Amino acid sequence: MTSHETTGCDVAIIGAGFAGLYAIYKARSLGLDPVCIEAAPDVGGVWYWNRYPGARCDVESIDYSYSFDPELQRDWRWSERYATQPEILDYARHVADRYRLRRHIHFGERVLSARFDEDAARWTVTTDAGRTISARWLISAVGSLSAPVRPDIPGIDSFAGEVAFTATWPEQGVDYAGKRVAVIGTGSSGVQSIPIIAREAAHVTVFQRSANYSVPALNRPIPDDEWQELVENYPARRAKSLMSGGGSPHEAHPVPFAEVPEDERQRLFEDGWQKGGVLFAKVFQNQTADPEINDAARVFAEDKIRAIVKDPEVARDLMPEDTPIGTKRICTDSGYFQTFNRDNVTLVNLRRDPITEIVPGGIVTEAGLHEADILILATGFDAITGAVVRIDFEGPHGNRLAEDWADGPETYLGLAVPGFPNLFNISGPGCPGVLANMVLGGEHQVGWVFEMIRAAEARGHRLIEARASAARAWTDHVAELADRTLFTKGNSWYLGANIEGKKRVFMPYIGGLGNYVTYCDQVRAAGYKGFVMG
Ligand code: N01
Repeated sequence: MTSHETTGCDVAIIGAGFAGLYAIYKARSLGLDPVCIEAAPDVGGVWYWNRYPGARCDVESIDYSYSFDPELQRDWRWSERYATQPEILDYARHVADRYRLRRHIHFGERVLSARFDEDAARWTVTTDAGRTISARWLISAVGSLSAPVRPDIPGIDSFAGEVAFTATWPEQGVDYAGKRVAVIGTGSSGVQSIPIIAREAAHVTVFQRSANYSVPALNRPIPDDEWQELVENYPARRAKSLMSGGGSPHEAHPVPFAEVPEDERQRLFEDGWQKGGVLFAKVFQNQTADPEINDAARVFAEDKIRAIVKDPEVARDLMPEDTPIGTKRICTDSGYFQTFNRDNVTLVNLRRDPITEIVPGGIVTEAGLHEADILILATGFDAITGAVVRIDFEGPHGNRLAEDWADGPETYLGLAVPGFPNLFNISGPGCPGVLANMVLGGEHQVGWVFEMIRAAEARGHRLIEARASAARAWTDHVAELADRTLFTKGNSWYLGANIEGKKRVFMPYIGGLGNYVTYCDQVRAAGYKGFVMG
């Protein structure tokens, strides 16, 4: 499309993932007119793009879903404990259709820039299709893991076979059956896809720069009687989740680690392991803050790897060397470590044997050529800020968000940035976001922002801006909380450590969703303290 039409609306929303869809719904229910721009041809955000084999959510399906409509909660029946990508995408489509949200969305267009005009108190949003949208309020719901990183490896463009990113997996799939497949990257995407690919490929060579902790998902179908019980308990489950640390109803053991005898500790770690996935990071309180507890969890996890992987050297290579357990997101797998017992799977430890180049026939490491027909890149994202700053947000004085955030993102409540009035960023830096259930957390933020907009409009205001002092204090608080944990010790994407040149700053608010919700409640009760309205 090469349209130069300008659309006027009350609220422009960037992104039709879970947060963006709810923002459309919420805006409309308050009588505001929303226009949403979505780069993909359909709704779903990350769940549209990340359609690689084995893609599943690592939060239980019962929790990773909207809470705003009890009827939707009752009507949608999740089939498995951890939903697959196709089922989550179906759910997003169902929501879009059920509430007739699509008519507010322009699909297949990417927002390039947004400029604030102080006199008009409006944003002008421009897309790559030449469309401009004039809006009073602007919601950025671009996602935390939506700017994929293509590794800068010499010769990568010379590879003769198909190259597929897990993060933009082709809709028609990749035909790897009977082929030699090279996979670079062993984060959640690699860990989920490698076991599936290995079942059909002739050979899979896994290029691992950093090993990752992974806990089996123990996924299973949800039987009808269990489902019935879950649905009946939904209201209580949601209420508990909203006030929890991670946005789901699970809690760490109530007794401090130091007071639990050794054999009981092992039993509790085993219980945590059997719960599956990321929950293993929270068996004990302070597990990701206290080195002694963290170390006990690490030893337990390493014993599991040793017990599964037959070749002791491969088992050792699969154990992370420099990451306190849980300070990078623990992967949730289905048979990952077992895959390395297969004859058709080889692990290359890039710390011992780095890649020197990619050639048409495969990947060359210092030890030699690893032939491949297909190259799969599971190499991650410029997380949390990457998708925000690639849009050229320009404030009223020519100030630019990408420049303001060059030394790390400064926000008030993660939602607002001084110098950028009427712009609200959902699930970005400075909020629980990626550390909690993204659907519930996003819903809370969107709801809170729209209440604030309504309050401002009721008072006849057309401007809302975060005070610089409030943003400084909040950002300091976010950093201070992170410094009390081991999260700042590893090299995770939470810190931007995977992106060369990115300022190392722990970006999410680690105080927990419940504390965040309470804080937001207090700000609202104090008349939106820290914001200026005008
Ligand atoms: O990305 P990652 P991901 N040469 O950044 C490696 C969520 N998610 O897409 O660690 C060689 O974790 C890189 O190595 P290193 C979830 O929150 C959730 O897997 O930088 N290797 C790393 O091994 C997750 O945490 C689900 O040393 C290179 C890998 O690529 C987040 O998304 C599923 C390299 C990237 O791992 C991101 O996961 C999927 C290079 N040049 C994702 N560049 C679920 O819900 C990068 N790497 C289960």
